[in-house]
Amino acid sequence: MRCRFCNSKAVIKIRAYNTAFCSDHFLSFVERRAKETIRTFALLKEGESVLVAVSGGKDSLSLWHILKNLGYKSDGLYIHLGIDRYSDISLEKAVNFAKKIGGKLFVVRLKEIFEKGIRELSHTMRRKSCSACGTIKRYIMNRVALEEKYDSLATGHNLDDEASSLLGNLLYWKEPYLWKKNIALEAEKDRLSRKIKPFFLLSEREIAAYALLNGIDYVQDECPYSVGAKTLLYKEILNRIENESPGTKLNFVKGYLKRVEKETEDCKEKPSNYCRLCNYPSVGEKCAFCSLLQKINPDGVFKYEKLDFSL
Ligand code: Q46
Ligand code: ZN
Ligand code: ZN
Repeated sequence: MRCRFCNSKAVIKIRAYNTAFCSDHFLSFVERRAKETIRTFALLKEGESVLVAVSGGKDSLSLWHILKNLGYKSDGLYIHLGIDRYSDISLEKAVNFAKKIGGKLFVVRLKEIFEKGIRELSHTMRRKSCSACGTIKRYIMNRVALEEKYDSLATGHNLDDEASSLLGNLLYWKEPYLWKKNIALEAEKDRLSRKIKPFFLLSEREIAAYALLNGIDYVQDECPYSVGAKTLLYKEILNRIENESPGTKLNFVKGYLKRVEKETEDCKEKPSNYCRLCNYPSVGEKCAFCSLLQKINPDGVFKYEKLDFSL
């Protein structure tokens, strides 16, 4: 197996593109793909600032790494979910990475706001851990990005994440969610930060190899609450299909991107109102985050720490 560009020994074969690369050419392939995605979908303009939601995992740290390399003013946001060892190790990886690339890292700790971790919070919300976690994380990411005045908020969702969530939404015909997975979600002044997913068209395997070849030290363990999650089952099934028919995942997700613009025009659903406590979008008169805070820790306030390792 030889590199498509320099004919030296290849370290990775990408069946979806029927090609192989040496280490250097693979790294530039990934960076080029991310750059093309940013340009094609107008995710970021030159000089814009971006807050990257980092979990300490390979996707988000690689994304921060690439955005820095591409010259964007990018900083990180880490949310400590209070999952004992897992959260502590992930935070350590995020902090070490921020030091290495010389960026700012905002750290939000659920226990400092609620005095409880995600497990207990999900019980109070009577929701599964991941569903409660998603709601709380979305709120925090939006609020920090707005308060710190970043042009966009970026997450490390990759092709496998998007394909599996698309499959899940289709299997159960979850139409209200189906068309909300776009690669960019537009901002609403002072209420909603613009959200972008520059890794939308890069696979988990490609990003894992990118992180490894770049020496990015990321948390290897999965979140303990992800065990048994349906998304993992969907990923496994999609990988089996991909194995038989390389390129299927990419086609699936690209087909979605072609349709999503038209569909969202037809069914634009704005939140009916804004939370009377924090002023951010909400379905009811109080948002889920503020309701939870009032219920669990009425004296608690939204706060975060800012670690600045800029060079
Ligand atoms: S962190 Fe949170 Fe994930 Fe853990 S509790 Fe579930 S949603 S699995 S990305
Ligand atoms: Zn090469
Ligand atoms: Zn609120």
